Amino acid sequence: MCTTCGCDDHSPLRIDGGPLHSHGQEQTRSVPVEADLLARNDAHARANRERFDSSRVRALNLVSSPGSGKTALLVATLERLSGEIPMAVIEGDQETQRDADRIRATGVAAVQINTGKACHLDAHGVGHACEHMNLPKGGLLFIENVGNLVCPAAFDLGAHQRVLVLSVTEGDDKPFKYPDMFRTADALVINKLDLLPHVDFDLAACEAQARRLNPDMVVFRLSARTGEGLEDWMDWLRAHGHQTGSVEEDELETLRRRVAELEARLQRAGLMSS
Ligand SMILES: Nc1nc2c(ncn2[C@@H]2O[C@H](COP(=O)(O)OP(=O)(O)OP(=O)(O)O)[C@@H](O)[C@H]2O)c(=O)[nH]1
Ligand SMILES: [Zn+2]
Ligand SMILES: [Zn+2]
Ligand SMILES: [Zn+2]
Repeated sequence: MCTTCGCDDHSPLRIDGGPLHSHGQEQTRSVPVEADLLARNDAHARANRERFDSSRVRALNLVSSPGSGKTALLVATLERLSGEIPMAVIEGDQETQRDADRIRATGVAAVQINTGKACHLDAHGVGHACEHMNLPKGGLLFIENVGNLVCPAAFDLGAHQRVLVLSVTEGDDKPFKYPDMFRTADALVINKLDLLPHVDFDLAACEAQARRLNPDMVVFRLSARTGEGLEDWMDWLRAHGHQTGSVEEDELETLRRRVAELEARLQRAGLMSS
């Protein structure tokens, strides 16, 4: 039993093929264990969000059904933005390291969570994955969820935004069939636009359904394969993902304030001339 988060040593979760806890880091997280599964998940999610915020990391939870192109979209994005924004990826799949390997091939760091029997990531597993990586300070952390259009909707991972990927090969009727996923997403990426001539996917009808469920949702139409439409998506990432000011500037500002406080105390004590 993990003493800080209550997880079982026999947990089926695997991070980069190994156990959840890296040696000596068991005390880094402290989350009250609550009875209810979702309440407990929410507590872990809050802890994750605090961790992200303290590193000025913007975290994005990518959800979709299996094979919509989440990893392909990430690879295309990382290849184009990695010189510009610090980025890292947490990959979630039931089994295999394949997606993490595809990410690492771009030169960006990735940690793979294998969920075993579970059909979604939860905030607890994401918190442990963070212990196995350096967070991309001042940048973007992408969390690719297990492919599933149902269960991931219920589990807050502590991410700031949720991105739903839907490919044109899946049918334009998905929003009304899987409303929770569409209601809880901040952005919809309609992927595989290059295949549109070969399928009977009505883009306008799909978007109209999605907006009925979620009027605030921002929609991108793109092809991770050809790169068409990627610019708008990357502009959104730049605007919503990159924090203004750097971690170093924040730390310097804190130090300056501390020095000013100490000088004021010395002056009050008559130990320093003004
Ligand atoms: N034609 C075309 N194929 C694509 C595009 N994006 C992804 N694919 C293909 O779709 C298949 C699935 O892509 P992945 O990136 O593995 O999808 P995923 O959502 O990460 O899949 P899971 O992690 O298994 O849920 C692969 O064969 C990709 O090459 C695209 O824009 N156009
Ligand atoms: Zn744990
Ligand atoms: Zn994937
Ligand atoms: Zn499920």
